[in-house]
Amino acid sequence: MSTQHKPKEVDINRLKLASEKRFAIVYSEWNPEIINRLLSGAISFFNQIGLDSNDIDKLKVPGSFELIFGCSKMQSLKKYDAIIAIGSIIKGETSHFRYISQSVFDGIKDLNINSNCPIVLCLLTDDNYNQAMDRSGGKFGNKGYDCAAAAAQMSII
Ligand code: DLZ
Repeated sequence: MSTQHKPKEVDINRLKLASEKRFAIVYSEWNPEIINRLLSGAISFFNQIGLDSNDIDKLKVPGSFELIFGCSKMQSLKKYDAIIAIGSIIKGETSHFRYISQSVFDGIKDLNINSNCPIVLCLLTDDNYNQAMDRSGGKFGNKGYDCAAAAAQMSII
């Protein structure tokens, strides 16, 4: 079985319907190079459907753990049709990685259950820096781009 990641086709023409919608990105300050690459990927998708970077509201939070609170705050504004949470957690020497990753998945899942404003989770959980590079504009594409496309899709459901 191949383990190669194959990004799915994005139907830009259909997703252009989302250019009338409002989006926010909440992003973490940890691993800034990776985060910037993911943000660029997301913005490049929005540009393709006719939105400018300035059309997308952005909220910076200290770390991935704070994505939960940041997204909850943005949901409470009731302004957005979809929110993207961007973070990068890279495995270290301790088990912190596991606890933070699981908390973010659980926290964002809970927010999705309890609100009408969907949150798309763009959280890289990698064993090392190279893996994070591969998924943020490297050989496995750009997860930021993919998640922006997913947010557009969710906004027009
Ligand atoms: C503490 C911590 C560690 C060890 N690693 C990361 C990481 O790789 N990526 C990330 O986004 N945040 C990390 N953090 C910070 C936590 O997410 C959080 O900001 C702090 O525990 C404070 O609540």
